[in-house]
Amino acid sequence: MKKLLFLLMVAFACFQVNAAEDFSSKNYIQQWGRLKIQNKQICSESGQPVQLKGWSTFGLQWQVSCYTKAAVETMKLWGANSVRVAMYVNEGGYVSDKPARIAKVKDFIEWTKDLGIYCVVDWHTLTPGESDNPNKTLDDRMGNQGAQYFFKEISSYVKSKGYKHVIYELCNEPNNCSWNDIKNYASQVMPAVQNNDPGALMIIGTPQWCQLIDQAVSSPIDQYKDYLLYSFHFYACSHMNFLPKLQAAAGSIPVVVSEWGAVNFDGDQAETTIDGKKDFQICTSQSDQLLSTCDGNNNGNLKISWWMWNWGDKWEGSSSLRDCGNVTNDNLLASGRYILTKLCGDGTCATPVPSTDGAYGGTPQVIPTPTGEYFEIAYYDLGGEGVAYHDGNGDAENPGFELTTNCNAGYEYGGEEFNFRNGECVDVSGCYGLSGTYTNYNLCNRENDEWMKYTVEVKEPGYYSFEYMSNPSTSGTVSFSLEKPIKTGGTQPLGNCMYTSGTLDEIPYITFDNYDDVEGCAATWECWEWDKPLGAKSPSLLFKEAGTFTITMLFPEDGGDLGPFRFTKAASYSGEGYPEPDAGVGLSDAASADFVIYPNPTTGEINIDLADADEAEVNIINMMGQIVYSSTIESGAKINAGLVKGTYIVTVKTANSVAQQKLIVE
Ligand code: IDC
Repeated sequence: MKKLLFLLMVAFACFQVNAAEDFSSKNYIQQWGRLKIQNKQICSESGQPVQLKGWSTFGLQWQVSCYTKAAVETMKLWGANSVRVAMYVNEGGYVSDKPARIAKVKDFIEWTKDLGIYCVVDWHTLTPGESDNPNKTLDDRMGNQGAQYFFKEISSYVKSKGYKHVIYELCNEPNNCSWNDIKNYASQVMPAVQNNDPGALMIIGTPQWCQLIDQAVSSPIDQYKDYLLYSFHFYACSHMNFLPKLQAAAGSIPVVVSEWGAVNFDGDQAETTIDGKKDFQICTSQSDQLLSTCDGNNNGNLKISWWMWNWGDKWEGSSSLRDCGNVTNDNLLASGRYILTKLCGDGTCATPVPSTDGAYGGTPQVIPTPTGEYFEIAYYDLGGEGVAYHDGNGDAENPGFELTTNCNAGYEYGGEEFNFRNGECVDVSGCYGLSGTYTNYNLCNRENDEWMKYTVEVKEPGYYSFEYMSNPSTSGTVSFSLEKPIKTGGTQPLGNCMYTSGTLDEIPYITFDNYDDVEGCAATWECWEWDKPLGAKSPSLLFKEAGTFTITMLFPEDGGDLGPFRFTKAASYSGEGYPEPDAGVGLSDAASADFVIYPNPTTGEINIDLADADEAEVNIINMMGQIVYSSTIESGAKINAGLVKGTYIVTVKTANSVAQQKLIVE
């Protein structure tokens, strides 16, 4: 017995040695408090040296699905005690949508606070981009909404919340400008931080993309010197000859490596195949030397904080992840695997939290669709395959749309790189918006039983109708179903789909019409058009309450391109039960003014008389949304479509109208 106990104890001890370090319960902010600079290095409030480390995000504007609270939690579980939030100023970043970028930075501040890790807010100036010299981003050059404005906004937010975990990186990589220019910039921006968040640490970039940190050593900045860190950047395959500058600077001025990558300076490296999977080469021994420098092998024998480029899934050597929608210990690229060995040890890293599902970009799309806006079909929820969508993954007969081996969403469109929700297997492509940029998306190449889920914010209860953009150059039919909208957090559906019949939930599919074949009309918005669903009750959705709902669109069969949607409130809803919508807007069982069917119910044959037109296209659609009969008729016609028993929708399309009626075959 004693022997057994002993063996058990040995086994237990071994198990403990090999067990993944549990970072989940750590709260670094509580442990270290307000960070400060002491003896040229970052220290805790009580004066203990602290080495911050973790990932830098990629551009917040590009990889929206990578930046969720679950992602930050995973970084922490994998050993990061901080995250750097790279808010690009140009290239579609801050300048293109200031409120959205500021909101995202604040999200990060909240997520990191909740998780107990530090947050570096990076004003990501850069060339390419228009900000080689950061002075170009000062308020007087940017309509009073430049760097000072941004840092005031963030620091006053931090102050209002009483937070102490935010570090301000005043500019990313100055270049094409002198150290004096950078000093001028710093002197104007530092007060914007310190006036609200006194004592907060700040990071200033150094010349030539943060390679020439020696220039800061020769002439450091005096103002706020107790709170100012100097940054050095390092790309392992390109910058070995600059590393001595970092080693020399450490101990002389307070330094951080606010960005480094295991690849070339362009963020990339040659592709290679590792364990049968496409991957990238990285420069391991050079990266090792950087990290050893940061661990104390430097002039001051100091710990240097670092953030690695990057937490993202663009198909590029510096990306750590293969798929932000599916972050697991096995689904990493070489950069990610490398950094895990440094942060949490080889093979012992905790299993990450599954991505939480939720609205794309953290903000649900709004119903009703605001005037002039679109409900983007490509903004399906976060969470990846099986959670937010199901995609059959490619179509061998349609290689243009085939997903690449790393499962990039989107394909080369118009010869330009289409870089959107990479890593997610949904066949989304970009469409030139009317403005001539990729502002909208469409869904193509659907296969049977694919679906996508959307978290939506319903502003007002009521009956809603919807329209969709279709590409007239694609002919064919698209069918899909809107599942019952379920209110988030609720168990009972608080909304209903009225579908094609008057009976609740009776017919699950709505058929779309993409017939109008316009020859030679490419996928540009100029020739796309708003269409209404065929055979659907209109309005077709009822939301009994305002609030957050999820809607799932199911695609039961292949179909042509579908663009964005538009939800419009058709009638108000008050009270209980399931009343018919306002007279006139719904599909009635009786004949409408546009055409007459008789007999109805029928045992087979029907007659159709057109009211005001000489010619019309007739379609008969079954409960599955499939078109079972289609023809062109003149004024009146006898039709024997050989229909089996059941309920159908007959649609009659004339030059100016589309009308529909229910047909029962007995
Ligand atoms: C790069 C990205 C690349 C993107 C480019 C946009 O890796 O996909 O197209 O930005 O300008 C930096 C920058 C950082 C760069 C990175 C790699 O701070 O924004 O990201 N890099 O080039 N400095 C040195 C390298």
